[in-house]
Amino acid sequence: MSSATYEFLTNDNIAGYVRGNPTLSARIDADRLVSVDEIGDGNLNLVFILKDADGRGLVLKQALPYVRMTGEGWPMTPERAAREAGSLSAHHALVPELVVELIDFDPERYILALEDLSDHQVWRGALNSGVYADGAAEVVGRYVAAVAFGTSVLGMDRGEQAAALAEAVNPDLCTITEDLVFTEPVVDAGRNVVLPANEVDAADLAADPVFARAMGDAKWKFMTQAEALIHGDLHTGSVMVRSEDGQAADSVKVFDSEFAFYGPVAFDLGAAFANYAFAAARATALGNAEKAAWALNLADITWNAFAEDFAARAASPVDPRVWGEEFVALRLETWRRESILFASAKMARRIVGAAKVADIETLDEELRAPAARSVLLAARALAGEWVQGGSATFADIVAPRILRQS
Ligand code: SR1
Ligand code: MG
Repeated sequence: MSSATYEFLTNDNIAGYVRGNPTLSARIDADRLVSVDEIGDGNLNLVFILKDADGRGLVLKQALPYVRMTGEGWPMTPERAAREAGSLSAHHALVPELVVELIDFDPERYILALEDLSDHQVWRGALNSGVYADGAAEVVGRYVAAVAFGTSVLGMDRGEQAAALAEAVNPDLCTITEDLVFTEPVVDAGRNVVLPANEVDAADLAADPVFARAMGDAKWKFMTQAEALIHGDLHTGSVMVRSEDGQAADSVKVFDSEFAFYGPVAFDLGAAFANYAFAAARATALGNAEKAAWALNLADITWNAFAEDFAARAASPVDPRVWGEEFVALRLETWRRESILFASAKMARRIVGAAKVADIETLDEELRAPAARSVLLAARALAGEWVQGGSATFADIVAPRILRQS
């Protein structure tokens, strides 16, 4: 059971909360609210959206002291809200147009006040409903590049970077990732769930020594490579998109960075790639080969935008003495390979682990089992690529497994 001593937001007390905070009262009229909706659909938090009679909106997100997905039996520090507030501020300062605006943070009740993005959709939901949001994958690459440079020793004063790194330690949330993403696809801790038809696939994954070896490498890197203040959970559910025409994104905003900490840059890239693979697996299962190919191509788009943006920024590091062109080229090749490793982990965990993705879960069972199998086979092939040290791209490896399902 949790030992929470702070008051949770409810539909009944939320207007009073806004009234008591001048920063929030300046953004929305608590005496003329026309709607208060709890819209949290993630695994951890309460999320309310408020609208007033003038059409102004505000989002209040409160960290619960336990995992919402499972209930109070899985306690979880609400301090994660402070990590989210810190990372959103740092990232917004670097690329304000690409990151949701943090309006206020209440460290006593773990409440973030965020700009209202109700004219946007969560990218995963958009993809699942047929809105492609072209351009979002490029934004993801540019966002990761801005963070990789701007929060690392390449873009920050050495002393300030050390202070930022110390401030950002997030061990409880990192432990979730270490367990769910790297360990439990190999060694079930009692939380894994698959369809009966996928039990053999999950067993094959767990028994694959190459995959286990790769997960050891991935977990080590995640726990030791404090490169930049990464997002830490950059899936398509952490990106909001707005598309007037249903095809191209005219606004893209990254949000939900409570897993942020100083970690490996390629972890964010791998997370994005894995989620493109889920979109591709869904499209294949539904017989939409064109969309499946489009979704897999997003990995190249994100990668190319990332590499180009990072190289441009890294041409002028804070300390240029030893970090020149050759260093940047080698760093990019290392991250490219690591993104394949992390994508492997992220793909496997969403199929066998506790926290799943709607792309696969909302498929009918007879389509879901082959789709899930194809993702696991692709994850194992990516792990093999990592261990062998090959030069294939993410799409090269994933396409033959995900674009054909059986
Ligand atoms: C217990 S939290 C489960 C998952 O939800 C988040 O989206 C993270 O990916 C985490 O691993
Ligand atoms: Mg989240």
